[in-house]
Amino acid sequence: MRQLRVAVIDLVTKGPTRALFARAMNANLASIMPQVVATWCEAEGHQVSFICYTGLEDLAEHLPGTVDLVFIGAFTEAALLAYALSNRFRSIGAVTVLGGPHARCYTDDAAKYFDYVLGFTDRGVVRDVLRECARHRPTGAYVSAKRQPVALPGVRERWKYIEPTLRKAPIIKIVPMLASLGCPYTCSFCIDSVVPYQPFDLDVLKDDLRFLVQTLKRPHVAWHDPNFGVRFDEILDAIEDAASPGSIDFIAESSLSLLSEPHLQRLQRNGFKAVLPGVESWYELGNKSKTASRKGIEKVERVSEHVRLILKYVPYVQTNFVLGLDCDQGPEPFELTKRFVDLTPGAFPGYSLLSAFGRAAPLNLKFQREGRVLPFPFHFLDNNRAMNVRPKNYSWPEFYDYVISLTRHTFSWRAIARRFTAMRSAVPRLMNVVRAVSSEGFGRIAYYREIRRRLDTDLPFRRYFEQETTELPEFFAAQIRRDLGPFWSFLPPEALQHDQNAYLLAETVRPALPAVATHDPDAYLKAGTAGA
Ligand code: B12
Ligand code: SF4
Repeated sequence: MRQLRVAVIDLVTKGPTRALFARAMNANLASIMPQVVATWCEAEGHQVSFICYTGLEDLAEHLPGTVDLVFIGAFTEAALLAYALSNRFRSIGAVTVLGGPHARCYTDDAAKYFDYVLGFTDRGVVRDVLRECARHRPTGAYVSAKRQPVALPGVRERWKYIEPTLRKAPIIKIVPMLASLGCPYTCSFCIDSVVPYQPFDLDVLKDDLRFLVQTLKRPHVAWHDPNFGVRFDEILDAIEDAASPGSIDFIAESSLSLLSEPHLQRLQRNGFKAVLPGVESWYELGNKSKTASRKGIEKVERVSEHVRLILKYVPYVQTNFVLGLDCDQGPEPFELTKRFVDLTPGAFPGYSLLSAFGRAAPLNLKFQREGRVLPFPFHFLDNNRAMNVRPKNYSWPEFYDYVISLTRHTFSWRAIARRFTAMRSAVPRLMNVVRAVSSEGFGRIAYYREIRRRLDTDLPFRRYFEQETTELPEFFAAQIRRDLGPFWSFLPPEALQHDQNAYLLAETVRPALPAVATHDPDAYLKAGTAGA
């Protein structure tokens, strides 16, 4: 195989930013897979340049001049930037590949702009793409392993790419790791509800932790597992075996049902400094939060009690909620969340507006069938800039009124002060204040108010929300132009629109996309290409 000049680009964000939180944290949100893909490409003998775009650097300046093959990793919010980059690279003769959440959720759409769109990605898939490295136009080839990879290069092997990324993080530097993929739970809104749980080799994990202790003064590790600690004792045994208690600080996303008091005691001993459990709803998903059939205020009190218990052992807790679920009706769900905020001042509440990311979750088929999915450009699909599912039980103005009221309550000076004093450690305290006064708190209040104002005063804007027109309001188009900056000119104009019901169409009118594992380039071409 000839040696290729390969570029791997991790799009942490979709455009330039100066937000305080972004400056402090974006480099810590880097993904693992772009580092993995870069490691594999190099191991296959290719020359690799790696770019992690955090919104703080001049992206145009960092792009390589001549390149044969470009891998881009993107969330849906960065899809338009990814499409523009792909177009730019194709115009100078490169072949382009998209991987990551957007590729998995909007495969058909991405295939219009990339030569390859990857689903589950293992080393064989990457090797095949490197071997073939061909143009697939107008429709890209979809390549996916049959299942999630059974092994990934660990931190030691990825260090070459982790280290320069961490240099961009000014204060706290967080190393991303994975102990498992998939999840045994089946929350219908989640991409992993249909992906079997699978732990990784604990020896690699132990080696990585030892490597980190030797390499960094006091390492911080964020577990990117969808649900950390499913096999709790096994993973904690491994951590204890590799690193002395407290030598590493850990962050993990874990469901409340896994955070029992004995587990919390062990997490505390082992330096777990932040956990992010999902509460999601006061009416549904009781199995996740171990609240069984408790609903409403009963669930609020039970979860609050549990979170206060967690805070005795873990200094930073973010509780995640989804706003606008079909089970929500009237003011009650929002008032219950306010009540939770008051009862649990030490927790930072993370709010997501209900979003249907293409084929991410089984529940999205229902929304599409009911004609409730709006075609907001991908740029706004980040759980808060736009809600692309029309709420079942609220009008848009009513819904935004409730969201604004809840957000204002959560980020009032009183709540900020209570959160500050309820916490014991300096860094979590500071982090909460930064999050509140930056884009996430004050920034969102201002943004939601603007949406709310326009719902009353800007008729084309309102008609778009009411699904009476698909003509994109200038309010949104202007933001895309601003964020893409010099790359706007490379964005194919039709990329501003997508078929928001493509998943339903694929499931009903024509056979589902071939999720074929194939490490034989000819085979996947025969098996079909996305969108064909
Ligand atoms: C860990 C996690 C995070 C972490 C780490 C994020 C990161 N940079 O990786 C944190 C907490 C920071 C985070 C933040 C956000 N997240 Co998040 N997150 C997850 C979670 C739980 C696991 C993802 C993961 O790393 N899995 C492990 C990897 C190895 O597996 P995988 O994702 O399935 O990837 C496979 C393939 O897609 C492919 N692949 C993946 N990346 C790449 C890259 C390349 C170049 C290639 C070739 C292949 C490839 O290979 C993998 C192996 O098969 C998922 C939900 C879930 N259960 O999966 C949501 C999820 C990915 N997040 C989501 C969202 C929306 C967000 C936020 C926008 C939320 C917000 N408003 O803040 C931000 C965006 C932050 C950012 N830009 O980095 C959505 C994405 C939907 C979408 N289509 O965009 C998901 C799917 C949850 C959901 N709502 O359904 N997230
Ligand atoms: S527990 Fe979390 S990762 Fe597992 S299916 Fe539910 S939302 Fe997804």
